[in-house]
Amino acid sequence: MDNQKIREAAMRLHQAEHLVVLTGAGVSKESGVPTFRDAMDGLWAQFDPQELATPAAFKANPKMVWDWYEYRRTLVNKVKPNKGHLAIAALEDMLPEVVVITQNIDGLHQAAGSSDVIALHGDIRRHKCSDNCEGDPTLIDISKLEWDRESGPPPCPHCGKNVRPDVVWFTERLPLDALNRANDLSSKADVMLVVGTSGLVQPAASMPYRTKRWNSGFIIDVNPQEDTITPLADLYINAPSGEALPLIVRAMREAR
Ligand code: BV8
Repeated sequence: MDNQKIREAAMRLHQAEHLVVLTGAGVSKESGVPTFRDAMDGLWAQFDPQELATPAAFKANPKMVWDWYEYRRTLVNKVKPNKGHLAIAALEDMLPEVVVITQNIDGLHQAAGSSDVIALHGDIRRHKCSDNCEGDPTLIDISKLEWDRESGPPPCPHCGKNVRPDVVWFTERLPLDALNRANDLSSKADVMLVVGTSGLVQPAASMPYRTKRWNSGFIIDVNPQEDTITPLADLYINAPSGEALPLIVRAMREAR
């Protein structure tokens, strides 16, 4: 681990007045959640997630898409936040303003104690009527439903249409209030900590550009591999977040 870079990241974060932490699937990898582009093990290795996470796939084969999400939800319900999530949560007690903007749908930042999380792509643990028959979103608690699980998704108890995960699929709009707040905060951030994202999915991947263009904010990128944000970053730490982030927080504490 490059200690000089850890110390510089700690110094930059220490001075942050408006910190935005933008995270992707990589921050949950060390909790045991496969990233989007990892080969999904077992049954799903032969599918392209970008093909499965779409309204068209759900319409064409609701059971296949539903089963994929149930497989992922069962896995997410078993895992815990890792040291990277916990380090991000710890920043809140050290800095005046910390907002986490995540692309992840696993709820691990909230479980780690982060209190202001914008989940741009929804939450795999929540479900809704695919028709939003009682308003957007028509949330459904599937734990209260009885149905033949072999048949795929349960019918909405209000209108009978398929229930679906409350996540944002490709070609679907992001929730407007979440997106607007995320864009606004990214434009005002003086420091953005980008963790564990390939930076391939829009409009989330445009957030660092907002920080740079609107506020000349300082961008720190934490990823064991270079990603599309790395060239824009002022400081690139090529390490797993579960290793780098606790070291940065420790260096911040020592500097106080
Ligand atoms: C929309 C929920 C428009 C579901 C997901 C320009 C503008 C607007 C849209 C587009 C555009 N260009 C293209 C589009 C369309 C599309 C898009 O971006 N396509 C891409 C692929 C080209 N975007 C959309 O469709 C979005 N909708 O914009 O609507 C619109 C406008 C008007 C009217 C109608 C529509 C919706 C996008 C949301 C899709 N839903 N998730 C689910 O999860 O099942 S996206 C999903 O994939 C994830 O949520 C995440 O966002 C993305 C995966 O990216 P990452 O999180 O970065 O994960 P990845 O695996 O790629 O990378 C992991 C990284 O971690 C790697 O770099 C790795 O090195 C690193 N890593 C590994 N280990 C570690 C680590 N890092 C740290 N520590 C470690 N230990």
